[in-house]
Parts: sequence; structure tokens; C-alpha cells
Amino acid sequence: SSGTKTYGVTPPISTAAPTEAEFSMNEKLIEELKREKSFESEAESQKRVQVLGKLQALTEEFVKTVSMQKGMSEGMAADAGGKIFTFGSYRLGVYGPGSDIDTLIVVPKHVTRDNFFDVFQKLLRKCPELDEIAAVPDAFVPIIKIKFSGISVDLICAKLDIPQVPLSLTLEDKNLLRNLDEKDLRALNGTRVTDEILNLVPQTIVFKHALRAIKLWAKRRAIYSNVMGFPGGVAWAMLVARICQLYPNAISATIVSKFFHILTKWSWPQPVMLKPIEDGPLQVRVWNPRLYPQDRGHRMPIITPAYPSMCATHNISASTQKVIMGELSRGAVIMDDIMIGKKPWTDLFAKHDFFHRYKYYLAVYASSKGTAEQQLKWSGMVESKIRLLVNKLEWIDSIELAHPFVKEFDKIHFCADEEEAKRVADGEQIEAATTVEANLEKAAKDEEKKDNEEEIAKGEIDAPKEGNDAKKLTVYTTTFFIGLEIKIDPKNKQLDIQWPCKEFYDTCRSWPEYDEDINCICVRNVRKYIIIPLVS
Ligand code: 3AT
Ligand code: MN
Ligand code: MN
Repeated sequence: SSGTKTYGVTPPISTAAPTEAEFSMNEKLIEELKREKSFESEAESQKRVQVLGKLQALTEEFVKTVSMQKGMSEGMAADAGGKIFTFGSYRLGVYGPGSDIDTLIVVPKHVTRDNFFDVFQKLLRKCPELDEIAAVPDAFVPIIKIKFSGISVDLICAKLDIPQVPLSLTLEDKNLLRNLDEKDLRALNGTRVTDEILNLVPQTIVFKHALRAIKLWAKRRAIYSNVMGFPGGVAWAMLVARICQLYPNAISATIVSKFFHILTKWSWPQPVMLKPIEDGPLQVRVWNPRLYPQDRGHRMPIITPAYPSMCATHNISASTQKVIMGELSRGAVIMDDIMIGKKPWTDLFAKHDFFHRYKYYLAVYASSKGTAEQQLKWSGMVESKIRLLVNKLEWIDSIELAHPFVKEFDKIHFCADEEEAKRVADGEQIEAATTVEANLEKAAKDEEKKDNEEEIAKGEIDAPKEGNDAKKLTVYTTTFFIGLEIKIDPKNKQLDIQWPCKEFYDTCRSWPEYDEDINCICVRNVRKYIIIPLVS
């Protein structure tokens, strides 16, 4: 039971204890989550704990090394400390077999981000447990991505304006944010938000299981993707947390059921908040629709609890809101049957029908005549602009709904000549070209490995290039789909999308690294019967 503390910005709706029927529904839910491979084994989880132990030890060694380099005595250097925190699905307790561990390394004021990429990276490279490492110092949140003992770990670093970072340090005090740069503030935000969410729910276990169910549902229904204008992991977590606050003694099955009923009736754009928005010591913007017109434009605001509060769902558009609300309604109907035992839980988690639902689709082709590495960057940039295209399409009268699909489709084509390469890049299906599915991340890593090997081989033997593949032109394509609901105007049967496409092309081509000899962008109309073989 949750005791007497009040959670959230309103009193609870019900403090009722679970019924026998609810307990049994809950057991069935956990069984279904297990069947869906939502949980990982105890042994795997133990391995994560060991990896984190090792990373904590490395962090202390890192801080000590830098401290001594800066002239501290060994004793003082050891006292400088250093502490790791986690955020993301691991911290929320909703990680599965494939999840990474999102880890924040907090260091005292004399340790810099450059030290993180230099000294800490070297320490990592010395570890026999290190399988892979990639540093991205110029990212929005500078990051080192590693695979350690077979587990993926995202490492970010934040420097606080304090001389020592003891193991007892917590990050809830907003005064810790004073005198930090933007990158440090961003790095701290993930942990501060997840920690607050966990503090603001009455029963953590209930919250975690309900969130596992909602995440599974949202992924299956293809409405889990911040980039494409749907809620992401943090937003779904806050929605579930809010329902837990409203039913502080309920168990997970009941929370899932209430989730759909409460959120289908929610008076959007009324914000979902876990606590009142706080003021703070920094010159930074806090979400405030009375002050900022941009914040008034948020259609389904879900507000992060840690100062400085932000809207986690600013990407939601008129179309994605419609899609989300449709899915919530579907969920509410199915949940009614599940709770009275008329349907199994698995029905809630049924796969989406995106590729059967619409008559008209747009396919956005982003392609490169180059390397997988180049395509990864280009397609990532194009992906981040799909929402802008959707927003423009929504302006067209005859378009009722422009529904972006959450995932892209990557392919490699081996073309005989320039002509064929150009047609493939424009999204034509050419039988002569050999087309295979691509794993861009893996292909880019292989390229890097090959470059290194060639670097090593250089100067030793000048091996002639052999094989036919070398003669063929490689084209990478990444395809994004947008489903369209169209209200045909009887007077003007043409659907003219030239203007939104033109604007979209211009935006993509204004990318600083754009090279017209390498990158290609193109939007085409496609019919359902053409797509289905492509995506299945
Ligand atoms: P998994 O179980 O790992 O799949 P997750 O919720 O932990 O689910 P991520 O590891 O991708 O998902 O992300 C964890 C957090 O990291 C979520 C968000 O606060 C932050 N984050 C992820 N990607 C980005 C990004 N591109 N830019 C800024 N923050 C990001
Ligand atoms: Mn993660
Ligand atoms: Mn991650």
C-alpha cells in the first residue's frame, strides 16, 4: 500500500485495493509479458550489475588519474570521487534482452569533457571486456557507445561545479545545475527525469509492469517514436506514472485498463504533469503555454517533472495525435473485454495494420551512391525532417491525415551502370539491379574495420582489386512511408503535393554535408499493392 503521501497534482480517483479478479488478470498479464520476451533472465541481469560495478571502478580511476595530472596529491585525488548513474529503460526497470544500459558519469569540476574522451576512453580500451567502442564527441549529447561483456552501454559525462563527487551524491538538488554548460545540463537531464518519475509513483513494481505492457503495446501498434511525432520512452513512462498516481493502490492490470480509459477522455491540450512545474536558479526556459506561443501549440503535452520542466511530446502533429487517439480508443475497447475474461491479453498487443490501412501512400527515398557510413548520416538527417513533410502535407485541404510509419527500410542495390544507379536512387524498382536488405549500422562498422585493415596492409603488399562486385555501383536506399487519408474533391481530382515536397527537398538539400553527386532525395506516390511485397 502507498501510505498517506499524496502523489501528483490532483487527489487520487480511487484508493481501492485490488479485487481477486484483478489479481488474477494481473498474473495473466505478467505471463503474457514473459511469453513476449519482455524480461531477461536473472543471469543476464546479474551481468549488467557486474558491468556497472566495473564502470564505477573505472570512473573512480578516471577521476583520480585526471586529478593527479592536475597536481593533486594521491589522497586528494582519490577523494575527488566520481559516480555513475543510469537512466533510460534500465533505470526505469523496463529493460529487455536487447536493451542497452544508459549510463551517466558524473565528475567533479576539475575534470573536463575532453578528459572523458581522452583519459576515460583510454582506460576503457585497456579493458579485456571491451568488445566495441565508438566515440561521438560532437553529438548533441556527446557520447561514447561501447559493447562491454556483450552488453551495449551508452556512456555520457557531466561535470558538476563541486570539488568532490562522493558515492552518496544524488542529483535531485536543482542548485547542482548552477554554472554548468548546456551539454552538462543535457547530460544530467535524463537521470534527473527518470529519478523523479520513480519518486513520484506510489508503487514502483506496479509502475514497472504496467509500463512494460504499455511499451509493448505502443511498439506493436507502431506509435512509439519521438522522431516521427509519437511519444518516446520517457513520455510513455510519464503517462503510466500519472495513472499510477490516480490509482495509488491498484495493480498493473488495472493501471493498464485505466490508462486507456483516462487517456481517451483526457481534455487535450491539458498537460499531463506528475507534479507542479517548478521555478529554478537558471536562465533557461521552463514549459509555460501562457508565456510561450510555441508551448501553446503542443497538442498532447506531457511535461517532465525535473527542473527545468520541458514538454516531451512537442513533436506530436495533428495527424499523429489522431493516430494515437485511435489506438487509445482501440485499447480501451479491447481492455474492457480483457478485464472480464472475454479476450486474452495477447489481443491488446496485436501487430499494427499500417500497410493495409490506407489506399494511398507516399514513399520517401533517401539514397547515397557511396558508403554505408554516408548513408547512415544522410538517412538519419532525412528521417529527422519527415515530421516537417507531414506538417506541410497536413496543410493540404484534401489530405485528412498524413500518417508517418515509425520505421525505415534499408536496402543495398548493386547496379550495372550510372543510369541504373540513378533510377534506383530515385526509387524505381529495377529488376536488373541486385537488391538486398541492409543493416546500415553493421555495414558501416564493417567498412570501418576494412579501412583499418587496408591501412595496415598498405605499404606491405599492393594487392590488385579483384572480383566483379568491385565493378558494380553500390547504391544505398532508405525508404520511409507515409499513409494518406484523402478526401477527394470531385471538382479537382488531382492531388497536388508539389509544394510540400519542394519545401522538403530544399530542407534536406540545405544539409551542410549534402553532396549532389552522392545524396539523393525523392518522394513518390505508391499504391498499397506495390508496397506490401517491399516491406514484408
Ligand atoms: P531500450 O530498452 O534501450 O531500447 P530506452 O528507453 O532506454 O529503451 P534509449 O536507450 O534509446 O531507449 O534512450 C534512453 C534515453 O536516452 C532516452 C532519452 O532521454 C535519451 N536519448 C536517446 N536518444 C536520444 C537522442 N537522439 N537525443 C537525445 N536524447 C536521447
Ligand atoms: Mn536504453
Ligand atoms: Mn541508449
